[in-house]
Amino acid sequence: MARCKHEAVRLRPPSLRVDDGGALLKELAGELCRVGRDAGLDDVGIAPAQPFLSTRAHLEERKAAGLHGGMHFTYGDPGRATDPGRAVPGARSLVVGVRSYRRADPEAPPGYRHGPWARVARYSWADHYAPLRQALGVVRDRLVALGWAARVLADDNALVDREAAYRAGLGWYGKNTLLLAPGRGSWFVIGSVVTDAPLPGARRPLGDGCGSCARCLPACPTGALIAPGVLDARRCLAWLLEAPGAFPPEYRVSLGDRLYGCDDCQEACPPNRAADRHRPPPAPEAGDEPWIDVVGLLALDDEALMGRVGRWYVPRRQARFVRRNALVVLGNTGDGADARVQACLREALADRDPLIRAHAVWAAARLGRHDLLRPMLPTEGDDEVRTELNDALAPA
Ligand code: B12
Ligand code: SF4
Ligand code: SF4
Repeated sequence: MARCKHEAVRLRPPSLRVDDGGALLKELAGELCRVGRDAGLDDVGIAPAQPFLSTRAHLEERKAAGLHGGMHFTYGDPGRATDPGRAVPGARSLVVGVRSYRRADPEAPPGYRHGPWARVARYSWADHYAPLRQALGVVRDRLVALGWAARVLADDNALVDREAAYRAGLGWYGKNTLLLAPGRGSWFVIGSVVTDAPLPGARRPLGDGCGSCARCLPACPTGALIAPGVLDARRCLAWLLEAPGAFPPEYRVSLGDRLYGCDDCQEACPPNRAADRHRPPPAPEAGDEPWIDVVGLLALDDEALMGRVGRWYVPRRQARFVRRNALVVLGNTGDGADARVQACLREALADRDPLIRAHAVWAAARLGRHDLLRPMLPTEGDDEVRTELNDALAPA
């Protein structure tokens, strides 16, 4: 009886002989890439699971220079995040997949005139990590069924995803630090299956595709791209919206209407525009949420608010940080004469949480509603709120 190829591949090292195993593993690698694509990945590549030593050095250097801005994520343990062998003992390969989240711009939000509206970055209009992980899970299951160890990691502190995709030949590092794929641009999320199967990769890492372009650097509203390929998280709006503490006053105006994430350094990128021309993006899907009614959001109680934005990264899962961000957006986009906005400001100015009062003071002053602030002066006991009040009420 003829043996099927998978039975042969099930022979694990050391019994797997390199001469016959090479062909079978090559076949398996091709099969896994097809399985991943069939499960919804846009592209799949394979990289060796050797430690990412250059990335480890970048993480450590940037952390030492303070550029991580207090982020943990992969910076929490650079040794772990750059060694696939820490995720799967004996790891030999990474099957890396990318999945596009590009959608066409929606029409103006429903009830447009009843704003203010806050903008959500494209990768968070819907949960794009769930279908990514699900597709990678199909690849993992195939490997596990053949007797290999395999684990899915996507947007996880245990692996630097872009470096995995770069090593698998799926894209190049743009000057905005994003990974760009030829013909696709950068609007995709990335994940890997770490496995002990010694799979051969078919592609080499790609060379630079940016050329002389540097449009993303001046497009960043806060100058966070301090050199090509280097981001200072202390200035990056995407991080400041996720960071604990007060929103830095010097970047509040630049935040504009962004409530979660920032897309400016991708919007400015010519390969993204070319990709749209070549392959027009699909329409937004039902449930996609590019806009959020700021006043409506602030009116929710904490539980309802966190239910509304449940998939976002919010420090310690505390609604107060979403309120903080929403108040800055309110200050940038609201109309101080609008009764809904006024009611919202009054409520936030009376909040028990000084973080909320401090940002409400800023928003009220920005909307010209100093009249709401003066009555607070005699009674406000919190030092930070008092500082905000004094700044807001200081003569121009
Ligand atoms: C921490 C983090 C952030 C931080 C810091 C981002 C950063 N640039 O480091 C913050 C919160 C700011 C952030 C923002 C965003 N993020 Co983020 N984030 C991560 C996370 C968790 C770790 C990234 C990391 O380890 N960075 C460490 C540093 C060392 O990496 P790096 O900046 O890429 O450094 C490389 C380059 O500097 C390059 N390099 C070195 N020298 C030079 C020189 C030149 C000339 C060039 C071009 C390059 C270059 O080598 C370095 C690597 O060795 C990953 C998920 C994961 N587990 O990997 C997602 C991830 C990177 N984020 C992602 C996304 C989608 C975003 C946002 C677009 C979301 C948004 N719309 O707001 C923004 C984009 C901002 C930006 N310009 O990067 C995607 C990126 C997909 C892609 N196509 O690249 C990832 C991979 C999540 C995922 N699994 O899909 N993110
Ligand atoms: S995400 Fe926004 S703030 Fe961060 S580097 Fe890109 S453009 Fe700048
Ligand atoms: S804007 Fe230009 S320099 Fe920046 S990532 Fe895109 S192609 Fe590269």
